[in-house]
Amino acid sequence: MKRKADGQYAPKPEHKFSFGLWTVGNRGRDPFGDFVRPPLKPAEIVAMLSEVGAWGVNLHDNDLVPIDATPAERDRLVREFAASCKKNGIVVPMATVSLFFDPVFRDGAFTANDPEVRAYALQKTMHAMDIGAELGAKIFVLWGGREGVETDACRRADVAIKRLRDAVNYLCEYNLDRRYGFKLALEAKPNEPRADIYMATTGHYLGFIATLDHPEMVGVNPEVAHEHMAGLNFMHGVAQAWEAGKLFHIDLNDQMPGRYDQDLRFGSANLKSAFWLVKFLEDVGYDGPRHFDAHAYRTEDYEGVKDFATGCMRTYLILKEKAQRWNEDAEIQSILEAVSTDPDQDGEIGRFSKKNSASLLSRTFDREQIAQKRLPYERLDQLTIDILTGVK
Ligand code: GLT
Ligand code: MN
Ligand code: MN
Repeated sequence: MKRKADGQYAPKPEHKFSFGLWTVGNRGRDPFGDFVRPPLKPAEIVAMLSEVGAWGVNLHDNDLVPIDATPAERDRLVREFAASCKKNGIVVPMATVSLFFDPVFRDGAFTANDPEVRAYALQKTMHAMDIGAELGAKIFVLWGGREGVETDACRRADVAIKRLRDAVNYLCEYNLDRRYGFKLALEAKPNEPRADIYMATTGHYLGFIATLDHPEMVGVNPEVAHEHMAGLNFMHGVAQAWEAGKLFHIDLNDQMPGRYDQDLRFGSANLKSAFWLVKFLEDVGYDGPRHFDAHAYRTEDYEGVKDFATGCMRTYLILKEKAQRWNEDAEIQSILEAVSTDPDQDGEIGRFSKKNSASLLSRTFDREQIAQKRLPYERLDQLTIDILTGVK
C-alpha cells in the first residue's frame, strides 16, 4: 500500500529516489544518547520504502549480513532480502561496505598501518561487492570514514594516499575479474569520525581518480552535508564532477554550517542551495539515483520517519518544479540573454590559433564602456527568491 502523497509532488519510479537501509532504519543513537527507535528488519524497511513511494534501497554489507555471519546465513539473508525487494517493487541500485564500524578499523581500513587490517578491508569489500552484485546493484560506493588521523604523527599522508590507490586499483581488477560491471563511486568527507579524513572533498577525489589504473571505472558520490562541512558550494563540486563525466551517484541531505555531520532532511536547512542543486541536476539531465543519505530527527517514531522520507522526495520535486518555472520565466530569460556573451565574438577567444591570437592582440578595448554594462544580478536573485517563496 502506497502512502497518500498528493498528485503533483508524488514520487514515481522514474524520479529514482533511493534511501539506504541505514537512513530510514536509523534508530537515533548519537554520541550522547542511546537508541530511541526499536530495530527494524531489512524487509520491514523495504516495505516502508515502498509505502512512501521510493524507487530504490541501498545497503552496506553489514546492514543486511552481520559481520560474523556464516556463509549459509549470509546466503539466506541475501536471498530473503532480494525476495522482499521484488515483492515490494524496490530495486537495489547501489551497495557499499562498512569499513568504519568495527573496532578493527579504528586506524583506518585501506590506509591503516597494519597490513593485516588492509588485507581484511580488501577481503571484506570483495565480499560486499559479491552481495551488491547478487542484488543487482551497478554502483558501488566507497566512503573512507576512518581513512584519516587524529595525529599526523601516525603515518605520512602521502603513504596513506598510495595505500588507498593500491586498494582501489585492486578492487577495480576484482570488478573486472568477476565481470560485475560496477561503477565505483568515491565519497569524500573532511572530518568525523576521524579528526581529519584524507580525501576531504569531492575535488580531492577527482584529482585522485586520474591517477588510478582504471580511471574510467571510478567516479564520485558527493554528499551535500560533507561539502557543506568543508564550507564549500556543493553544486559547484557536483558540476565539476558532472563535467568530468564522474557523477556516478549523489547523497542528498542537508547540513547547517559549522556543525557536526547532521544528515538532515533534504532541503531543510539551506533551501536556496538545494534549489540550485536540483536545478543543476535537472538542467543537465543527470539520470542516476537521487539517494537521500539522511535520517529523521531523534524525536521521531517510525511514523515520523515516513514523514521524513516523504519530505525528502517532496522537497526535491517541489524544487524541480520551481526550477522549471525559473527556466520558463520571461524576465529571467531576458536578463540572462542580456548578460550573455555575443556568440559572434567567440571565434577570437575560442581555440588558440596564430590568426585569431594576432587579431586578439591587435584589438582595442573600451574598458570604460565595457565596465558600464549593466549586470542586474540583484534583480535576478530576487526573482529567484520570488519563485522560491511562491509569490511569483
Ligand atoms: C555513513 C556515512 C555516509 C556514507 C555511507 C556509506 S555510511 O552513514 O555518514 O555519508 O554515505 O558508507
Ligand atoms: Mn553519504
Ligand atoms: Mn553524512
